Formats: sequence, C-alpha cells, structure tokens
Amino acid sequence: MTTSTTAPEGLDALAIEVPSWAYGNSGTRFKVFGTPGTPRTVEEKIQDAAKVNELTGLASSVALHIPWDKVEDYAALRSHAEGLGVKLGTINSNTFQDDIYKFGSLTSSDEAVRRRAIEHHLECIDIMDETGSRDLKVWLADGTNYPGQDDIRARQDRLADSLQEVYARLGADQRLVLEYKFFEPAFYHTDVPDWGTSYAQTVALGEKALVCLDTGHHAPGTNIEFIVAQLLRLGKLGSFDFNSRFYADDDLIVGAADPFQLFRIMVEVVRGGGLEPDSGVALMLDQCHNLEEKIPGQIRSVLNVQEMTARALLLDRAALQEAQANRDVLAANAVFMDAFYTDVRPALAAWREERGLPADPMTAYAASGYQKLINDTRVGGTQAGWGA
Ligand code: PSV
Ligand code: MN
Ligand code: MN
Repeated sequence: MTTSTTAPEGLDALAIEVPSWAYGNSGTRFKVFGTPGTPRTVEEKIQDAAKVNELTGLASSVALHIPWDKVEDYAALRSHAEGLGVKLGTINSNTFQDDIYKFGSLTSSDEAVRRRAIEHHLECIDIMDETGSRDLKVWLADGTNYPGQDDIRARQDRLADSLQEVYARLGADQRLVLEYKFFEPAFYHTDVPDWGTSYAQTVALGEKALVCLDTGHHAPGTNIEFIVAQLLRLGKLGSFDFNSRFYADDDLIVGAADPFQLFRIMVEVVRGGGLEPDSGVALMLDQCHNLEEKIPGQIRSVLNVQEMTARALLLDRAALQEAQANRDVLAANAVFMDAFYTDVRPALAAWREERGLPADPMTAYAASGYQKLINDTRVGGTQAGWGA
C-alpha cells in the first residue's frame, strides 16, 4: 500500500452534517438500550455534536428531527448551537410515529389526515425560518402491505399535490429534499421507493426540490455510485444520508460495512463537482449507535468519510482518462485501485495538526474526560424516537 503524507487539495471543502438522533438512545424493534451520558434535551444533543466538530473540524452543523427536537424557542436554540460553534442544519419531518398516519401521510386518501401531514411540513418550514436551516428533508413511511390494498397510482397523485403545497411555502433560499427507500415499514409497495420516483416528483416541483440519497436504502447489489453520477449529471442530487448496511436499513457507521463502496461514491461526488462549495450537495450522516458509544461512533463516522474522500481526491484522473481512452481496462482499473489502496492516515493526521486539531480525534476524545462528565451529570437520557 502506498502512503500519502500530504492531504490532497480540495479536502478543506468537506463538511459533514451530523444527526441529532445519533446522540439519543436507540435500538432495534426488539430493544432500545439505555446508555449512560445520553442527552436529556436537544440542547445536550447539540452539545455532543459540537464535541464531534471540536475534535474533527468536520461537522459544523446538526440536523434536527421534528417533533423529537421540538422546543419553545428556536432562536434561543440557534444561539445555543452557534455559541458552541455549530449551526442548525436540515430539518427532518416526521409523519411515521402517529396513529393517524397508519395508512399514509402525504399520500393518504383521508383528506383530514393528508391535511395534518401537510400542516406538519409547513410547521417544519416555519421552524427552518427561525433556525436558519436551508433544507427540509422528507422521508415518508407511506406504502402498503398487500396487493390491492390501495390505488398506488392515486397515491402518487396525492403525493404530488401535497408536495406542491409544501414546496410553495419554501423561502427563496430554502429547499426540499425527498428521500427514497425501497422497503420498510411498508413491504408490498413504498410510495417513494427509488431515485426515479424521487426524481420525477422533485422535477415536477421545481428547482428547489432535490433528491436525498440514503446509502442504506437500496437493494443489495445496487450500484449506488451510478445513481450518484446520474443525479449529479441531472443536477438533482440534493443530499446524502450516509450510513452502512449489511442487510437492511441498518444505520451502522458509514464506511464500516464496505469502505470500497464509500470510496466509489466519493469518486463520483468529486467527478460530478459535488464537493465544490456551491454544488448544493449536502453530506449528512443518518445513523444510530445501538451498541457502541455515540460520540466516538460519530467521530469515527466523519473520519471515515474524510478518509475515503481524501482517497477519492487522490485519484489520478489524467492517468485514468488516458487508460480509458486507450481502452486499457486493466490499466484503468489499476489507477482506480491505486487511489483506493493509498493510506492517507498520516496525511490526515498532519492536516489536523496544521489546523490545531488533535492528530487522533478518537484518542483525544477518550482522554478528554467528556464521557465521564456526561455519564456523571446526565441521568435519564432520551430515546431517539425509534422503537418508541
Ligand atoms: C427511516 O428509514 C429513516 O432511517 C430515514 O432514512 C430517515 O432519513 C431517517 O429515518 C430519519 O427520519
Ligand atoms: Mn435517511
Ligand atoms: Mn433509513
């Protein structure tokens, strides 16, 4: 393996948004584990997120989930975050935990239910006005379990209608990102199952509507980097939810299950200009830490993204293009693999030290005493929402 001692150009542009729910207790549908030190309030979740940023220099914004992170005073929450050196980021809507949404939310054939779901999204935009957030992220649990259960085409029409009303309320600098997922919690059909559906719905809305790609939301074997390339080509890639999956929507640490896939995705992000400051592509984590400690889990995650981004930036594009032009399959593949097999860890440690950050954020966190402090002072932390 070759080693690189200087960080590649372009790495400074990398920013990864962390989710507030990663800091809360979570689990599976079998069990939610309580862990010491878990935040009791949204302010404490933000404090933990700020710790991740302080040690890595990579995570300057925190995504919120409404109503999990509902507060009385969002302006005060914003100052709290800014005082800790982070911004409030994407607002995630939530129409998947209330009884009324059992048969759908923005797609519901019950007009009163659909109205409630629309109003919820409008309220999320009101919150964005106060938090200064740019993006409203919509992931819907809508779908059916049995063939014939509902008219799947009419549900698309109602979805388009509902989204149109939400979209119309966006401010000039605000955006809507529509996330797709191929299954679960509905199993027969899901109303936004794939990038094509999300693309079709967002194209119909307009320029401020884009696709959110969650890496865990594809069937096994899907070529995710192809979807990335295609959406960038079409100017419709709004954001990523990064995580790892082995079987389903596992929400494990990004880059843990398949670092090579993360590398291939970042190669396409770089290729498509997605790392450039005005690209409008937001990189976020969407993870839960069930077994491992949450703050180091998040630190590991942003470092994994940085590591694979650095390797992607090292790709010798000129050599690759030449090999491709010569139809030299093996040479092209060798250039690609050389970048993947480059050890960038010494270069990244140096990059951190140059910026006054700890060379090894994981060790620095363990030595910081922060975990003991929160374990001792926080009692009765909250659940992220899953399994509630
Ligand atoms: C459910 O699949 C989900 O994990 C989606 O990925 C959302 O982004 C996330 O929940 C938070 O709402
Ligand atoms: Mn997601
Ligand atoms: Mn998910």
